[in-house]
Amino acid sequence: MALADFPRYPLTFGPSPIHPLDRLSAHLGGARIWAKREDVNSGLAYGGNKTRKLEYLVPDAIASGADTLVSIGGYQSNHTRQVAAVAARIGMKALLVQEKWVDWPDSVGDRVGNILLSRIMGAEVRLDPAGFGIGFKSSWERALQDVRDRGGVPYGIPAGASDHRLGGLGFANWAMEVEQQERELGVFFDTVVVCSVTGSTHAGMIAGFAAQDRPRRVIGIDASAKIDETREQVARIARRTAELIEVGRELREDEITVLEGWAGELYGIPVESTIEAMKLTGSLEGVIIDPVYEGKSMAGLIELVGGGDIPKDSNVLYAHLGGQPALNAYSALFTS
Ligand code: 5PA
Repeated sequence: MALADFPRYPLTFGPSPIHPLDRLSAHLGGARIWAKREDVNSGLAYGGNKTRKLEYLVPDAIASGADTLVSIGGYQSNHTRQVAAVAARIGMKALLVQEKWVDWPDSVGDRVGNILLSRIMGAEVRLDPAGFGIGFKSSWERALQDVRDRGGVPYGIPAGASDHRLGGLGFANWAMEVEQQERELGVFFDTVVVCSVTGSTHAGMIAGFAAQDRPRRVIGIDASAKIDETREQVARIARRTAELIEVGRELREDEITVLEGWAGELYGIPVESTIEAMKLTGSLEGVIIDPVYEGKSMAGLIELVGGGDIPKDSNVLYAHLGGQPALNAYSALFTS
């Protein structure tokens, strides 16, 4: 089935905006950097990359007869906040398992930012002490069962809406959207930089771009600090998505690039390069990025451009995937 034939429930404003980051480009001395802004893609609770993915899961959830979306993430998960918003929008309930994915000493980390927004939107939030992991968790299975035991019909959405049959479609569609916007802007983005953790954002892009004629580099920057798991998950979801949208050929190994080096030691803990990237993007462009995901991918972009790995005549598209609400749990990073 072609991508255009999959049912899609509109949750975004339409194509997300693309604009150049000229002061950042000048500061780095080369490669023109542009941003495509998933952080402003929707009116639903600040949007973000999951809102796009969920456009393809919602028709399946509705068709299944579900009344409750069940998902999982860390205390400051952006994903679960977007699930809460989408549940509200479509008139379902949301049960969210929020695990202690990050050992970050913030006294209100389980109350502000994303989790606060989810509570406002009426989601049932279940705190769980378990640590970080992108696989299927027993706490999530338990939550699904609890909904059934109460007489409800759950629809399970795995971490990041990634390891789900339809999880890659949102960003395969993003790749098609980029091609259309390139025509309008008269530019070709030879390099795309994207943060990768649960994998279907990057994987969907790979599958979508693989269906196009002109090759380009799609560089995933790992922010999970578990590079082998990220690579495996991205490759698996990219291949599954390519098959689903009938790309018509096997993906090559060189189409699947996940780089390590900017995640630090642990998921969710920023390192020096993360904070530098946040300050640079904020002070030169007035663009806000978070310390868990986008700060890490931007740190990667800065080093790849600065070090010449991405050539000076490149047009680089930085996928800004959202995530700013989590900043409220990281106030200790910026006290002066
Ligand atoms: C997230 C994920 P993928 O998980 O699709 O690889 O996307 C990584 C990513 N940027 C990048 C932002 C702002 C993100 O929120 N967030 C997760 C969450 O629970 O919020 C799935 C981990």
